[in-house]
Amino acid sequence: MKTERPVIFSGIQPSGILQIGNYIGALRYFPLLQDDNQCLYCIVDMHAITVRQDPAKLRHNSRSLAALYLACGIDPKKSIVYIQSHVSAHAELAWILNCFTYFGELSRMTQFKDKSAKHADNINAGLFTYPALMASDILLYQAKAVPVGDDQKQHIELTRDVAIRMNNIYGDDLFIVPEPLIHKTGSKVMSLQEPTRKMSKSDADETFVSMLDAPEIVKKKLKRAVTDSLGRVTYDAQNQPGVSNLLTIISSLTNKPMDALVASYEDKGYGALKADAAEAVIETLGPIQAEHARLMNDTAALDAILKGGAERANVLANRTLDEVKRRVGFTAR
Ligand code: AQP
Repeated sequence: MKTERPVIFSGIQPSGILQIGNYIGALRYFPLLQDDNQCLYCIVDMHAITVRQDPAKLRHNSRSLAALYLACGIDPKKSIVYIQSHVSAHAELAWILNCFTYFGELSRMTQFKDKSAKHADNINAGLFTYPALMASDILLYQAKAVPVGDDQKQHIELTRDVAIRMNNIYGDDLFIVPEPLIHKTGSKVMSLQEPTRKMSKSDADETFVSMLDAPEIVKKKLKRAVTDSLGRVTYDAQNQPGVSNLLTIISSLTNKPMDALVASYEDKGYGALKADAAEAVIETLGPIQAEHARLMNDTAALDAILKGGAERANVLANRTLDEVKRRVGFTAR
């Protein structure tokens, strides 16, 4: 598959309402890439069912995530916005890639280990082979780069290894080997209650700020964010993880360089830091929430955008899938 512009792919799971880490680490970059690249932004509902989802909530969250994509500035005329399960090539290529991905590689994935521990009653095969489906998402479109947060780096590395492995067997031009696009600041926003752990949208509500939280809730959650007893505002992720996390949130959302930001707290305490973090979050989310509400009021228009996106994605995905099937030796229909 050749496209004139470089291809960018990224996806987010509708496994809940997005938390500010999803925004700071990934989503905020999506619209910035769409003028110079062919971007595909996917709602990865097939990944979401690797942990149990309530069907009605999953349907709602998928639409709501599509609305958030658009509210954050993704333009469906420029980018392809679609739902993963609407393009069956994702599942088909994932099966083929599964046959080129080793058990040992999948066993080493941190996300698998974390999620197996969190969902000990449901360690299903899909959770284990999640990275092969993610590799399929990316390789289907011959993506050059994948904007993600730090936690997805390991999965992209595996995607690269599988792409290189298959290229060595079937020809160098089978897959473009993708690069992760990870920014330095904000690529790992931490939990508000346990700041040595990553913030996650499927964790307990008080541990994260949701992108749809009302201003009062944002203030309350940030006021209760765990800090420490040292009483000084410095950026030291090792010894002051809670304080450093709040600084990261502010610096990412206001674009203030970290040094200048830290210096501005010389005579101030944690109360001011938490209030400023809340203000930065509320200022950022205000316009996004208003646009999200408007879009959710017209689900017919939203569904039409997703249908158009799936049609365009299907065309691109099937080009790669057909070529892969041919090269591995499947007979033509
Ligand atoms: N805490 C985070 N800081 C920075 N970036 C983050 N991302 C996730 N958490 C943080 C990035 O957001 C994108 C979408 O993530 P995802 O929904 O596909 O899966 P995830 O990484 O597993 O995110 P969550 O919020 O932790 O979801 P659940 O709880 O469902 O597992 C990715 O680019 C991710 O790196």
